[in-house]
Amino acid sequence: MASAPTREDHFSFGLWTVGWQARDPFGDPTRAPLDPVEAVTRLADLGAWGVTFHDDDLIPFGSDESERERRIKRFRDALDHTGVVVPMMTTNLFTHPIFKDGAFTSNDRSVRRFALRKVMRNLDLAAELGASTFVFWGGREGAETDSAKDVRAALDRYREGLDLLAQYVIDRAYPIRFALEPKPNEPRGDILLPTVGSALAFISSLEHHEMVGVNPEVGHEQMAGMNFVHSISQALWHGKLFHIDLNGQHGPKYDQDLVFGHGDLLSAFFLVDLLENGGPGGVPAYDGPRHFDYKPLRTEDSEGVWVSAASNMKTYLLLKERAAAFRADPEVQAALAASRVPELAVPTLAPGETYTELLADRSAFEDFDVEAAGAHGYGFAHLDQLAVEHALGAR
Ligand SMILES: [Mn+2]
Repeated sequence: MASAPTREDHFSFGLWTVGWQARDPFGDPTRAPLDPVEAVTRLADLGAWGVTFHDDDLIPFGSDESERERRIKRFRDALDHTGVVVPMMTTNLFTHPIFKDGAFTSNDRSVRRFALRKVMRNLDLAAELGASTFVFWGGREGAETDSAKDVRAALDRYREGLDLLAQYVIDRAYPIRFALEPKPNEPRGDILLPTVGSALAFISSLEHHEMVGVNPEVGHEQMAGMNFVHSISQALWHGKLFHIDLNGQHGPKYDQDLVFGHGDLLSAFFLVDLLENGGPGGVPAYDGPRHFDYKPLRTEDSEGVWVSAASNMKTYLLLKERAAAFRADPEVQAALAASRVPELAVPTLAPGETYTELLADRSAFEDFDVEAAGAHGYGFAHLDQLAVEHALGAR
């Protein structure tokens, strides 16, 4: 049995997760609004370390300056009282009708200028609250019809916006990095930067690319049919995993935002194994927040909300424990060796070798026993069964 979550586990939740009133496209809310102060207090009691939020989660859109200050002060008091931190903040650029054709990439230039101002004001608040990561989820940056959006112009405007905001952060000396959150669709029919791979390519074109990484979400990548463990691996390989959104999803369908592990459980097992044991020598490959971006089921009352919040952390810790057992098992180590998994870390050419030596090496080609190399098995079936048995707690 996994231990209870502690601050050291660095679990964080969005205010919009436990605070979701369960309004969906077909139905009214099933739960009352949740006071952000109560969210902070209850999450702290459950063992969470951080809370994150969109500006509008805390300060309703259109609030005047005194109302804004009043709400921030109440929230700050709750943070001070509980010791909960704000590791990440983000901007709501999708709810108000003004953003129906996007924010940074709206065809309406005045909307783009408004969006940049809304983000700059929120960056000031992020710096004030000590958030080190600022997430950009461009849920409305997209289109339903190919005639309506010049995608190359939209990418120019997306880059223009992020370059300007990065310059703002640099000029103000805010210790903040940006993390782009890909999603293939919903609410737009097609969203720009649909996958981790697309976002990574886009980031390389930014003026201040060194301060921009990704915030991949389990469900978003799986909606696109992608292997989340592979996407996270590539983000790590590029040094771009700045933040992560953990939740659950059952394949390509609407964005389910289930509790972490309550979708593709085996993928969740391998994800936790990668995050916790995937660094050099088996140390964690990622040291940032373990952030849950999920929605409590619409069927739940307020108590069910807190059960589901606790479930995210409990499932993560159980998988962490299972992954540690998997790595410590001598039979697994032997199976990994038999499957030649460690051999992939050996460079294909010897130190100092060039293609000239490779061309001269008859054993590599002319005398190579292709029949034998094509005939031997890799033992992946055995290795994967060991993983499944560990994930199930059967070993
Ligand atoms: Mn989602």
